[in-house]
Amino acid sequence: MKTLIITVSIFALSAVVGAIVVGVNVFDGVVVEKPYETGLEWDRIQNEQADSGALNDKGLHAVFDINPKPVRAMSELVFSMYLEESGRPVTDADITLDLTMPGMFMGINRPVLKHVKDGRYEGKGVIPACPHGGKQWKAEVNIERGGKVETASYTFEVNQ
Ligand SMILES: [Cu+2]
Repeated sequence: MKTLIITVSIFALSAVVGAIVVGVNVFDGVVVEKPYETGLEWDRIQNEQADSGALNDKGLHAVFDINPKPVRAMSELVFSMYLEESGRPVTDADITLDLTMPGMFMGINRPVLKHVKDGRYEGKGVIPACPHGGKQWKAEVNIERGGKVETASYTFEVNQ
């Protein structure tokens, strides 16, 4: 399995929109209509657009990782994120994950990441086994600082 470390400059809106496109395209054949979740997502994007402006202009840089690898269902995982802004570690963020499978409801799974040291945040969690054998998961990372929330999305594979 390739490394899960993905480096992005956070352009929150494009990341969220990209995640939705992935959710539609990487549909694994199980028909689950999610008008409610889709509506919530839409509302959230509208809210973000409404208070954007300061969203994309800050040079915030995030590195997300999951260990141990390969990532397995039903075993304890450590989710981590390194966060910096203009080359300096960001130590005062509140970070939560929202772990989902595109196109399939797998329960609400939202590990909290706590600041450990020097801009590194960690939290533990478990990913449930997919009854349909799906492997693709999405981690939406919500980074809250000073009342503002920025979001980055990552997709990764989980082995049963
Ligand atoms: Cu599933």
